[in-house]
Amino acid sequence: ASQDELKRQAGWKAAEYVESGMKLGLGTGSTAAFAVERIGQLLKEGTLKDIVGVPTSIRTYEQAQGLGIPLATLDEVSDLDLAIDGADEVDPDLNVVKGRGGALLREKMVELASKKFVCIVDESKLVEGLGGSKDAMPVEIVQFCWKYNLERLQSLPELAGCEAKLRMAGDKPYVTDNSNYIVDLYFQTPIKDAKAAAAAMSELTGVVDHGLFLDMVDVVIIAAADGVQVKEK
Ligand code: DER
Repeated sequence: ASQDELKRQAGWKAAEYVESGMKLGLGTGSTAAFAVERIGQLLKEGTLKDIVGVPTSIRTYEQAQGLGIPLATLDEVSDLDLAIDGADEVDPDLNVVKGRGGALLREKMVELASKKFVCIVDESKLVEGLGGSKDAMPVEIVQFCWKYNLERLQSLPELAGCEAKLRMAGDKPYVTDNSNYIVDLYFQTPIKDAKAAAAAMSELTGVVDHGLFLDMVDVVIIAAADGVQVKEK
């Protein structure tokens, strides 16, 4: 199966967790898009009723609206039953890195407001330790004095050895839905103590949030070449 097909399988499996009447967090990214699409189909065919979705990005808002999924914000509904979203890295304890899609802040707000968080990935996202994929661990920062905060992030002892880069979109800095910038952190080896790293990043004023989602995920659905596996906390 292609990677896209695996993402579809994970997304469709997650849609099985959705029941009529639920208030749902709708994730962002290519895997989450399959789940959103499937929920739209199930609503349309009448299998699901009375769903309210809270999108985690403008992109997902537009997709869900196009599918006719009734939408709200956390200002209107704050007690969500279930959130479904992809991830960039998943460790053996179901801690995850998120935010390569740029939506980490809204994702974290929505997923923390949800009773249950189902994460959907293909097997390429599995790591032994967070930071271990050698790819970005994103941090959302305010635009003001971004270089100052980039340097402060890079020199945190809890993030020892990381390389920090401002995310670009062409020749301009990438700007999030919340009008902030993103610094991507790259590690040579997995982060030793993710909890300590998360706390240290959060302590820096001007750091809005970071891509470590620790103790948040309840279920991970992993689509692999030999089938779909469900891991529960
Ligand atoms: O958290 C994120 O931003 C990630 O990009 C996540 O949603 C995974 O995206 P993907 O399904 O497109 O890999």
